[in-house]
Amino acid sequence: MMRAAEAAGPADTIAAIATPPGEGGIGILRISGPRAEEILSGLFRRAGHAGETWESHRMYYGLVADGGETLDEGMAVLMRAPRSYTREDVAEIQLHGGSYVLQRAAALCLERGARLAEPGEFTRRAFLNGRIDLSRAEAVMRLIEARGAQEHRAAVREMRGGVTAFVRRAADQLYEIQAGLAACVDYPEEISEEEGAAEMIPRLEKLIALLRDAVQERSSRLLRQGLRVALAGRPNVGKSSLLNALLGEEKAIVTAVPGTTRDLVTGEMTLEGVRVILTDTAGLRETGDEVERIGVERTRKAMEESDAVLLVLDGSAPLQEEDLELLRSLPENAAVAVNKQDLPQRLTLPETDRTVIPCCAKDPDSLEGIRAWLRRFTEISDRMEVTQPRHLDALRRAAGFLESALETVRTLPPDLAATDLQSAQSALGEITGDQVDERLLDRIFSEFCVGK
Ligand SMILES: Nc1nc2c(ncn2[C@@H]2O[C@H](COP(=O)(O)OP(=O)(O)OP(=O)(O)O)[C@@H](O)[C@H]2O)c(=O)[nH]1
Ligand SMILES: [Mg+2]
Repeated sequence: MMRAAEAAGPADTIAAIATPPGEGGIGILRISGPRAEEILSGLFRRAGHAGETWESHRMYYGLVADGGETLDEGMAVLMRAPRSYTREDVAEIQLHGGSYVLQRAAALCLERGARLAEPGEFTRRAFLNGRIDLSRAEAVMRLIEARGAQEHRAAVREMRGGVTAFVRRAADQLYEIQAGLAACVDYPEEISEEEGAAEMIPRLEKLIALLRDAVQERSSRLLRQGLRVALAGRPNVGKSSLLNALLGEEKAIVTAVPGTTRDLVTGEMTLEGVRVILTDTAGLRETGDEVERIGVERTRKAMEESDAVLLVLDGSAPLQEEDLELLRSLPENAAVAVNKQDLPQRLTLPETDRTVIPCCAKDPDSLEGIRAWLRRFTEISDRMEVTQPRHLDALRRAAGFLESALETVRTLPPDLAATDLQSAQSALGEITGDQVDERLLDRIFSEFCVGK
């Protein structure tokens, strides 16, 4: 274990293309480290400012040249330490965004003594140099990866220090508990064990509740993976038609032949900023056809793994034994869509406590009922501050240690809880990076893209 500031040693100079590969309007080359200025000066010739010292944070126009050959024209900026992303000298050169030019320019940096940056190495340096803590560094990556408004909001909240603030508050409360314990161990004649325990118990309970509250799994999973919804029902009731209508594209094959869909078909849409992943399934029925049988098995599995299940019935046909069976076995999180409302209705639905939604796959306006039902699942409480698996894991471990400490304090001399309290503190420290080891850093930053 080490503290962030201790880990920062003398650094070499790293360089990478910071923009994604392929053609683009501009491409950015980024250099960070003690030799950034020297390397920049060597390959970028400023128009009208040759020989002058670089003014920090100023954009210059000029040419990138390899010896006598001009590679491209562009803009360059030098950001002197510590006012930069990494807190080192950072140079950024904007060129035309073609991979050949960028790669040649990157190669020039390497010739001049830079090393190719590892994935996430710029952000890692920002962390090691104490500019951002670990949860904020991770949030940068979440922001880059965000695919919907909710994910984006969560990432921004983390980047602005939401998780850090939360964890620091929890850590402070824990320090107070630890200090209380130390006082009762050091001054037994002033604070008895009973008094010490009586003071610790409510504080521990409060802190455990705070942590448990922050690790509600559903919300965090929703943000990371989206809402998974399975469309289930007998063959030919219009599941695939509904999928297509909801997505607004012809994703699944629709025919009048029962048993058309034989495997899972998945499509994505966004609702209230949350990704919704719809899975169309093979119609559920007893079947001798091997392919269809496997499809039906997959359907059952998809239903089990979904956050919500929409059972589709055909309103134009009388209820059948299979419908009834499905209705009876519906999970808690299911609703019933009565489809084909445009046809004469012949369905009599038995009493059910599930939401019943009349709809017609051929009329997009009739799908609002389904969307309204889905929205109930996409609501995410604003209290929730922690979404990343690594953070959730650390918080759960911290809560676990605290629960064990609470158990000890209730039944045994309170000083026996000290180790658990310390372990809880360490688990909290892993989130902000106050206490991390090199391997954890390697794992976290290897998920980053190069140049970030
Ligand atoms: N009139 C009417 N026909 C519909 C409606 N929805 C679907 N259909 C028709 O019903 C038939 C079956 O539709 P699909 O969407 O393939 O049904 P499915 O439930 O996916 O069927 P399988 O894949 O066989 O399980 C097709 O001929 C559709 O055009 C609707 O709302 N109104
Ligand atoms: Mg189908």
